[in-house]
Amino acid sequence: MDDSLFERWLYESESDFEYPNGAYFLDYPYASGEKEIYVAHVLHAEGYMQRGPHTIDFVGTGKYYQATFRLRTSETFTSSNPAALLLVRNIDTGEILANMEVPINTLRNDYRDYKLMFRSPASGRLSYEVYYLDDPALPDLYSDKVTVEEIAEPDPKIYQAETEHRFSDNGTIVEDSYATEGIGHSTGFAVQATAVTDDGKVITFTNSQEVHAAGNYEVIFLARRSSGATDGSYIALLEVWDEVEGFKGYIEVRDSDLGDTGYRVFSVNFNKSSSGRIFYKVYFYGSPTVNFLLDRIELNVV
Ligand SMILES: [Ca+2]
Ligand SMILES: [Ca+2]
Repeated sequence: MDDSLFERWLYESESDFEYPNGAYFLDYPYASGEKEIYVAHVLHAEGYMQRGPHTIDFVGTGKYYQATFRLRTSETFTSSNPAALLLVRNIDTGEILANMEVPINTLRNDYRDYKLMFRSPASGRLSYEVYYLDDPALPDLYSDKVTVEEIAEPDPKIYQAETEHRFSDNGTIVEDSYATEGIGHSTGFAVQATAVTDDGKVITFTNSQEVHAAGNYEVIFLARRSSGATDGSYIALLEVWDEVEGFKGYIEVRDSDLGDTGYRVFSVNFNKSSSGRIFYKVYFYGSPTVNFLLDRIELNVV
């Protein structure tokens, strides 16, 4: 459905999708169309809360788009576990064009916007999907709408650590005044590896399904530490992997390389000889004194 004069579409959660896990419909005065859909831990199982609308609204354009999912919960919950997965999928090829996680502690009782960037496929029908994970730490989840709009090609492409996959849900998602992307909050979010608690853990291992062309790339990790004593020992290992070519490069970071206020840049350059997915892995060696925080990862074509 065309929502405006220029390249913007609106899909209402309550009317433009299918509801495989039996989401309920609610009237809500603050919702677009004054309606939303709802799932609850006590009533619904893990599964697709909404899927569809299987349209070809902007297929074959080669342009970049941003899909914004508008979600809320009933009050503030503290878990860093994912509440849901958001996907943009080409249902005719099965390809996932973009995906992200919605951390429970980023949701509030008023709506927050979760944004996914994707590139138009050559053909196929598109689906904007909310996969509900039924975590007991999140009693309920509400979805209002999905809007899709054309954007300029992102340069660099930015991947916020807090909405990327965390291996075994290690680490925690924290609000951090130095971090970027607040998801509608007053401060940004970051993934934090906590001293001692998270020693020896992989805190991030992304699973982005976005396909990148062959070429030369630079990956930038933006990281900082909490305040505390440092001694120059290694604190983190930042790695880049390719789905076809395997391990592509890494950088080891010492605690003294990190600032305790702003984020610093750590880059890995690599060549990709075939098109495919790129994955980022962050391992926390550990520290007796300081936490390690990852704000975001950026991908540049060089
Ligand atoms: Ca709505
Ligand atoms: Ca961030």
